Amino acid sequence: QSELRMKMLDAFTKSGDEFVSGQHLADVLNCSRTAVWKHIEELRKEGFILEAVKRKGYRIIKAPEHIGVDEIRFGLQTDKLGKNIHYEESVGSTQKIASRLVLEGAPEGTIVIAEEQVAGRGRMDRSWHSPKYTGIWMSVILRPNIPPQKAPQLTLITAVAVVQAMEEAGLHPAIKWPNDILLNGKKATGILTELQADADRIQAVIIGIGINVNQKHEDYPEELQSIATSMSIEAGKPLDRAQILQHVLYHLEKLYLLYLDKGFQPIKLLWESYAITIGKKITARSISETIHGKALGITEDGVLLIEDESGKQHHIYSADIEL
Ligand code: BT5
Repeated sequence: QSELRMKMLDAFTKSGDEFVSGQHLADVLNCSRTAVWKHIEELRKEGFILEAVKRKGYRIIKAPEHIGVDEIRFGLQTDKLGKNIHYEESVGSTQKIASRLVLEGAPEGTIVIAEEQVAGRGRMDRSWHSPKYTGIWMSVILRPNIPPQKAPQLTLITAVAVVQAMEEAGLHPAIKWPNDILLNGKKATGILTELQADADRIQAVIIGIGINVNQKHEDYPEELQSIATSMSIEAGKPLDRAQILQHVLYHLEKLYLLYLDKGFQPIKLLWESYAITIGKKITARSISETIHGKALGITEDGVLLIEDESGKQHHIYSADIEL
């Protein structure tokens, strides 16, 4: 397998900017044209960007850009976030590694980043699809001195940071409470905030951020194809993951410092300016209940307020929202 891969990459290297015909590849690899196509698809899945032209063949436009420690560090405009990087090629979940690092005393701002998660997690034990070399799969360790009930605010702060980074890439994201960022009505980012806390004080917050960057439509499993999108699908071109990651960390640090200094109020205003749920009729489903009504806004703690038909107000701490 890996020998075939090497031969194929050598053939592409030799051809430079020229196309390599499917037949030539079949000869070099000593396999059928169908098998060639399969190998090409594998390269694509690993982050190679290939062009295929009828009767000409294939050429590699771009090799996968890995986001290793160097790529993240070079150009990073933060004081603290991302200065301590734990990088892995493939993991179960970056959240799991981060919680181990927290116990080992990792400093605030430590990030865990992986090229692939084979057991990426969403809320309530749902899974997060995290294929290799396509997205940003990251956990950020923060140690704010705040009571545990304020932790949901950090999800909202992170959402604003991701939105700002997406805007820098020329996109127009929207936030769906509490943890989704949508592009064109489809989910492009999910955030998972987990706590290690005593009764009245947070030890650490682990903010998991999953950003779909370079996936193509067909990279998603069928059940996600109608609900998920990526930044590159919406931008119409491949994007630089390391740069986006740096922008997210830059904005997150700024917002976090603002939050520690001035409280949640200034961020609440920013958050509301990007939220699509506010003022709309929505349905909020949680494990215990389903509530229909109008979303009034969020409270100072980041809790969603819904007013039902009878005029009664409900505080929603965690739920899935349907518009
Ligand atoms: C989330 O959960 O949206 C939180 C996702 C957090 C992922 C990050 S990646 C780094 C860190 N390490 C982890 O293991 N996790 C964090 P939730 O709101 O429960 O949404 C989960 C649902 O989103 C799934 O049930 C699917 O329907 C959908 N989904 C799964 N993968 C997706 C993807 N790549 N893009 C869009 N939607 C997806």
